[in-house]
Amino acid sequence: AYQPQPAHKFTFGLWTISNRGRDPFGEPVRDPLPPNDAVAMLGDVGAWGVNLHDNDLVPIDATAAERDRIVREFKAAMQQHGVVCPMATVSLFTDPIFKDGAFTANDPQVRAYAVQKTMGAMDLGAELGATIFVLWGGREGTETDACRRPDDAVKRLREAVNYLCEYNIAQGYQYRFAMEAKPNEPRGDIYMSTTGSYLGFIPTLDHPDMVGVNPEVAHETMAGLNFTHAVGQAWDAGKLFHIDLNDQNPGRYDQDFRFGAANPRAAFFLVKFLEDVGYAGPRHFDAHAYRTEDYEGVKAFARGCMRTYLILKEKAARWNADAEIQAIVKAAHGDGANLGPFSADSARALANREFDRKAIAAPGLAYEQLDQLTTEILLGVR
Ligand code: XYL
Repeated sequence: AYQPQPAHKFTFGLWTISNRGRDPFGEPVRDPLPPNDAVAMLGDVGAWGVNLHDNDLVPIDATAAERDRIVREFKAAMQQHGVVCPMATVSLFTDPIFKDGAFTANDPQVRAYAVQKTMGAMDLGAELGATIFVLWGGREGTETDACRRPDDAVKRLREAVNYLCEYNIAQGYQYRFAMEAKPNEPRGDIYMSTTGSYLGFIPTLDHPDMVGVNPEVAHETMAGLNFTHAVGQAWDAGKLFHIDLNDQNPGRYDQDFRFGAANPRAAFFLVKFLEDVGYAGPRHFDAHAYRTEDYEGVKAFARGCMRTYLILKEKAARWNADAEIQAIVKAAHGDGANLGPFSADSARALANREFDRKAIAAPGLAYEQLDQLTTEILLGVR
């Protein structure tokens, strides 16, 4: 049981299992894991796919010939280990040129280079078979708002994304872009701090249909928000193009823990939502192993992410099939017809309808019992 299958669409970033445990206070604790070895590891643990930033695979200063050789060998490794590449992204945060931002930087040369680099990353991803392109603006933000007006940043971001959508069309690529929000880190404050910010931004683009979101558990949780609510809104808007699974305690640095490690209960409601609505995209783990681990520990981390997802999926099915739980849920939803569409007649009828406020408010909703039953399912006694 709990064996990952291709149909589960579990993916990991190349940067996640290759993470060497460097932090702002400490040097790497693990040796470099070459990309082709990382692909072998993913095949070994049973993942379906690998995702990458351009420079996870191709060094930023590689020549065209080096790039082509690296890509050729990587494709061979993917084939050998039965691993696909559904999503690609671009590093617009590592190189010092992006210290003031990328698409939103004040220097037009930096903005143009960021778009050029993204076009190259789109070429790379397309060659590997990716159809989702994630954009995370890690450096798009400020330490001091003296540097630019925030609405100028939004305009610059729009200009860049519009340009990239046109490039997608011109090249005949099949990408759907997935915008990823984060409140802070590495910038003091990052523009587009929540998934909701992007859901407001996307309709202002030239090709809104081509652009959705990539919500990440840790990022909304850092902001103290309910991640599943953000995912629900993205789903309702038809914009859940990708998802980044990991875990995080609120009020901390970006912890990127193994899925379900910090808050299995929140992870349960998330998995239940994704499975209930039939989300068909990749289940991408954007997390990394504790700094205490060697590469055996990294494998345990990767297996743990997938195993926890599958356990929670089973728990969700159990919850859905539980008669007592379903009776409480049904009773809580009440009787009577929905509001229906507005008309002069319906508004008049509604204005004249009598509500027995006290009687409606009187019964308890049994959410305590509902929640306890949920806990008992999660704790394995039900
Ligand atoms: C880091 C971010 C990135 C994006 C891709 O906080 O989550 O890993 O997912 O650039």
